[in-house]
Amino acid sequence: MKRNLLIVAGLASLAAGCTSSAPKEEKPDRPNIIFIMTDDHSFQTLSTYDNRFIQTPGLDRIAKEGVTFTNSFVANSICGPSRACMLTGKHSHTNGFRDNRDQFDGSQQTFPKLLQQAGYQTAIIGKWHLKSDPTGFDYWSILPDQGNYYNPDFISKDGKKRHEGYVTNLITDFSIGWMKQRDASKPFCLLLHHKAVHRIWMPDTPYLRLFKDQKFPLPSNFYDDYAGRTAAGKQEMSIIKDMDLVYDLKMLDKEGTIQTPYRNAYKNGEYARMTNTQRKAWDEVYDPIIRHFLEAKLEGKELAEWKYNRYMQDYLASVRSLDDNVGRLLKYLDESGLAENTVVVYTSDQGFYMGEHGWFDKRFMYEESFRTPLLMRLPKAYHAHGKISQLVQNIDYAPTFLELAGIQVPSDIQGESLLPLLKGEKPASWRKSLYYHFYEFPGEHAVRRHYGIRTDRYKLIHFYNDCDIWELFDLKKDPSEMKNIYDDPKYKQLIEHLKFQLKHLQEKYNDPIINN
Ligand code: SGN
Ligand code: CA
Repeated sequence: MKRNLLIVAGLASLAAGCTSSAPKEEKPDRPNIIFIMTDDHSFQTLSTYDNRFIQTPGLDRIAKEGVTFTNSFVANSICGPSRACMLTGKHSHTNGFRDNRDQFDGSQQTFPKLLQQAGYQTAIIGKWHLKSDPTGFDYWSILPDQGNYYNPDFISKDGKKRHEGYVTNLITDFSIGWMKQRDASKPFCLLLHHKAVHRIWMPDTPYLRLFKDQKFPLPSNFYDDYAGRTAAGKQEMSIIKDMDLVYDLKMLDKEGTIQTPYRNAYKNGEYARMTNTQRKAWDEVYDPIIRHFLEAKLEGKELAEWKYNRYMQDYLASVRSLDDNVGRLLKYLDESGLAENTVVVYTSDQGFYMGEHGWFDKRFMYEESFRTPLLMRLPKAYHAHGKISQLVQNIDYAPTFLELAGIQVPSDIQGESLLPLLKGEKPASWRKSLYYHFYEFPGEHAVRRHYGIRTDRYKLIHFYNDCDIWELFDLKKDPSEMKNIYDDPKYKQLIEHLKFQLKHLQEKYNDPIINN
């Protein structure tokens, strides 16, 4: 795709060669960028995409005043790798961060570094999860590893400090605080990266009762038997089998009747971090739930569906805080006058299963975890509104941010700038297929390594390493991916064609082809 240089008059010339000591009169129009990312936030629980479970007016506002990408995907559905893809605009094998056990090579090119070199003030506040210290940021305040929901520690250049409060509120407070004290003569790029709504989905105290008695519709494939999908059958992310009653669902009874593998991880971890006041509020809600649960002595499907509802209740109450805080941030942008020239981007590091296939977690190239929400509100100079349906991927954010800032996109970036789409164009040469590659096996949740291709209609996946399994889905006829049609002779030609395209993508991105 031809890389368009900026649109907004005069900006390109300003950008080239700017340094952090750029003179004040150069500030005018380069847009600020606020890149909000959450962790594990499913599109099923963002009402712009799906309003069956929760209303999210704060997030919906970004969509209403901007654009909603309806076909937004990740390159590798897991946290650290997703973040590395976004920072570099490159697939995992190219940026070197393939799974959560890797360490990010911070000496490589990233979009925050390029923005910083062009005179932007850059900051990251919240989850980082790339092990090495952030580079390319004037300011950083990050959670160690996964971080905590209650009274989390933050690490900055000055060391580690614990802050009292709920993580989603704190990250927003710190972000607004940073914007207030920044050098207003320069444009800024702020990465506001939430911990929520990562496992173990802990709501803030005012929201503990919000969904307490609510029951949710069970996904039609909750009791999936994984017929024809061997790798799916071998995973360890099942609500029935793998979701821990105490750790995940907070059934920490004081008598110790409920003994589970991760009871102590919760008891000595998140639960122990609370202040007495927080714990009192928590126990007032959870103790009666625990009592009823013990009395009910649930088994089989009743137990499975109780677990599903309990999971949904906590997850959705955690989304509530996220949405409030996005609303609060947008209000600050209005009040401070920043709204007009600030791009606001909302995404998650990947999608998540809300009981589909019987699962929580992510990793698979199946739709719920391959997709990720993507909303953007643009500065006044851009007029795109509504839905954008082209296939986009998280490697596209870096080139988009660079182009928005008037910076030429380096030729080694593998993503495509979304700018033409944001300008309302429909480029005929836009990509027709997406490439995906997941590596974390052996590993937690036991999802086999796999790579694949997705077009508008079809998805071809190859699971490899300790297995050699191909899957093909017709997403039009089978949107829930229940029927692997790879062995159906009817599709022989289609498979050949998709394999050819897949090979082409592997060559284009220089990812060595794996035959097994
Ligand atoms: C933790 C979670 C996993 C989760 C990974 C990766 N276990 O290890 O359930 O898949 O993070 O998540 S936990 O017991 O620590 O909660 S990611 O979003 O960081 O990639
Ligand atoms: Ca994640």
